[in-house]
Amino acid sequence: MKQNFESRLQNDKDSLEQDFINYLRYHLGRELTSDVDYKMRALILVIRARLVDNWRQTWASYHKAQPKRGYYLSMEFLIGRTLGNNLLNLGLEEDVAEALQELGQDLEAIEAVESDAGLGNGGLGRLAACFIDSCATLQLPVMGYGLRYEYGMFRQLIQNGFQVEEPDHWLAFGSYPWELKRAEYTRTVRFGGYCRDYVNPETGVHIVHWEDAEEVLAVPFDVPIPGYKNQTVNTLRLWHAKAQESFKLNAFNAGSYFEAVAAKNEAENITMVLYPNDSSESGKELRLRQQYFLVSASLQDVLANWERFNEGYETFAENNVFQLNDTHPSLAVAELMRLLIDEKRLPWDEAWKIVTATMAYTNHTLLPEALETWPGALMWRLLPRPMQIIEEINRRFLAKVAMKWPGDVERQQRLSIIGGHGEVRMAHLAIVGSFSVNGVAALHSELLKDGLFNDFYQLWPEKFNNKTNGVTPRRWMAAANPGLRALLDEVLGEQWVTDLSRLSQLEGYLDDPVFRQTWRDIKLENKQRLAALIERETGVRVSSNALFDVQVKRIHEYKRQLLNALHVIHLYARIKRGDTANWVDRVVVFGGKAAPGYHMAKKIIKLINNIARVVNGDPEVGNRLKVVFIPNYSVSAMEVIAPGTDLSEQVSTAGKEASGTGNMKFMMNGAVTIGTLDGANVEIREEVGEENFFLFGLHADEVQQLVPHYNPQDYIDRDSDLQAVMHLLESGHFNQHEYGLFDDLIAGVKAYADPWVTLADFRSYVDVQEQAAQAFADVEGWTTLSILNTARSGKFSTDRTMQDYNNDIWQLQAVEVS
Ligand code: HBZ
Repeated sequence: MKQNFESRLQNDKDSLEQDFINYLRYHLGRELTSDVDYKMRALILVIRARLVDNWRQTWASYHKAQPKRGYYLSMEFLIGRTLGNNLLNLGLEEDVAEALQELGQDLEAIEAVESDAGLGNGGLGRLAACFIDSCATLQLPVMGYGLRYEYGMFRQLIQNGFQVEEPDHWLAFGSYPWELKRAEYTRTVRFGGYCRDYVNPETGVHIVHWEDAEEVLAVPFDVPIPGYKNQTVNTLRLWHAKAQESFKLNAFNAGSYFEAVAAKNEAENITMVLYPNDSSESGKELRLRQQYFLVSASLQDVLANWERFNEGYETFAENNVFQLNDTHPSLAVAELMRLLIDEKRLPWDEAWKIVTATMAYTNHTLLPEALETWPGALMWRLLPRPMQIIEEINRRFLAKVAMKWPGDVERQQRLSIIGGHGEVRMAHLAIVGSFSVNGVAALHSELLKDGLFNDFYQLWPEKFNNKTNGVTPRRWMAAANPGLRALLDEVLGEQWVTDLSRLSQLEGYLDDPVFRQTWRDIKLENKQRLAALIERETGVRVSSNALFDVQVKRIHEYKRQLLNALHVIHLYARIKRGDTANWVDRVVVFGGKAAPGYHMAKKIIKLINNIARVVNGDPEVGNRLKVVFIPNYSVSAMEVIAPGTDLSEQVSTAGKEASGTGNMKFMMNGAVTIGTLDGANVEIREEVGEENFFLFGLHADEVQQLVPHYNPQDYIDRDSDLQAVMHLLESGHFNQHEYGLFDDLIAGVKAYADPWVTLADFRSYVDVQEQAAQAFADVEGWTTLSILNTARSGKFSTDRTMQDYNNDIWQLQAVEVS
């Protein structure tokens, strides 16, 4: 029996086939003739079972090695689909495809019905997903902690050109087929109540009880995160909120059944829905509950695991490190203090030493309005004990500030964790409580030191560092671009997948005409796939020979989709006035979601759709210009979009985009960037060479200098192209039966106070767009540009990013799993 219990599942084709049938029939009670959704679920269970074997081995290896552990705390993990990626990482694609084929089933069709796990807004959430993929591939003992939202990012419909939001009930079946519920590790999180002080009369020790709090259960669901062709399977633990079972008893006893059920709902609402804002939080109580729920459950979990193998906390700090994904989990600073002091009975100074040696904070934004604060009154009501601790942290911190800058009251006010209206500044809490503070691209990290966090930088220069973002080449190249993968495997060997620096060897093939032709063939095929998606989603047919010019990302004023739209209007105006010498056909693709409450962003979507309707419907325009807005931009959409793109639009106002990561996905897939010197564009340009990057626009310092004197009318007066564009817009040409619809957008770009200085960059943008078009018309020249972009993208692998975090911040040892 023992022998049998320790055996592993077989991965040969016949075993996979038999297992698939067994899961479908005996677990799901379905047949091969059933809906493809069941076949997708059965296949996932087949693969998950294989992952469980490796998962157990990973646990055993960690158990034995007892390595230092890393924990990535994030409110978002934007995973997307998983089947294709896990088959790739397990090396099972071919066997599974063949096993299914023998049963008359098509793997691709099955993969296509898996829904995206949309547990994130955009870059920040997707970054977390790329990070845990790379950690598993590097065999770093890192665990992700997040929330298991019942409803992920909303589905975006476009109706009459307007964004309409539809709930994404991705757990409609009740469960996520990849996850494993681990009810035995349920934790309890408390809210509300009050604090009472006790002094032990014998010892004189003062302790605080947090009493009369409402309790919510945190039930963990574990998602396996396999490394690439190694045995490692790390864990992403997502918490689900559940009311206490005892609520029923209390309610019946108190005779208030209705209130009790309402309270149950309130508790379980905590993990009901992802907040769809990717900037400024509106200070909503439920969001604060989510943040504390994540942090408290995760830290309790880590401490409980620690105590299984260790006594006391002397060596805790050497053996554990927490990376905070933005300020959303920064209550971890206060919560770890609370757990160590109130529950583990450590003295303040010892607890503080542990906290400040284990917490590290990553910032993802320079926009001051996006920095989180929580009203003091809300904090006292919901989290009385953590708030007490925050006050004490702040008191001690400000005493230090006063010592360093005696009498500088203003500086104390600027640095204080608690602001003038009693609000808690989460970034300040994170910085004070962490030993490391990093930005996500070189420029961004510099701007943090010079601007937003300058006071803190003066106090603790040693805390500040940069970790340039990346993306995982498993998903964004190997899985998303099978044609390119086959070529790279052939010329570089398969190792490129885990050593992206090898891409540089592609430069050796620049003069090889067969290679160059293959390169173009792959791009063409990918463009055809994208064209098919465009036609399916928008009904617009586009020619795969045109320049595919793509901007997909969250819709935000600072990202300046509006500048891109102005350029489209300019191209349209040129066609209409017959200015079409040396014309290069272009398909301009937009995609992205607007936060439901973000009025201007939603207007931008409507404008793009209205422009598309006019342009695409004009026979005089024909194939010279097509404009499409792909609805419901998502991870799985990007997997088709990035490989099919020629020109990557990265046109944010310089100094506003922290990094960008879409820019990296495009580059790896051989697109050329047109962009400002912002975020990681700076490093992309450095890597690829300035002659292989279409740079335009003001630099970050120039934007800063311009803003106070900015007069958009000057730019209009000086530029007849811009006059023509503004005239078309203002004449209502794109809102014929929607009078005044775009007045606010127009007023925005013409305002002295336009912080995005859109019109200031119009001229250089249009000029460089024309250069890009002419470069594209030179087929051989463009092939070189495209190859060089891929060849020089190696830096932007999250394998490199994770190694940087590990070397400078975490200092974990890789653990072989065998
Ligand atoms: O994080 C993005 C940055 O805008 C982008 O430049 C960077 O590349 C990326 C990864 O570092 N920030 C976000 O995506 N932010 C959010 O999604 C967000 C979500 C909830 C919030 C605030 C921001 O409350």
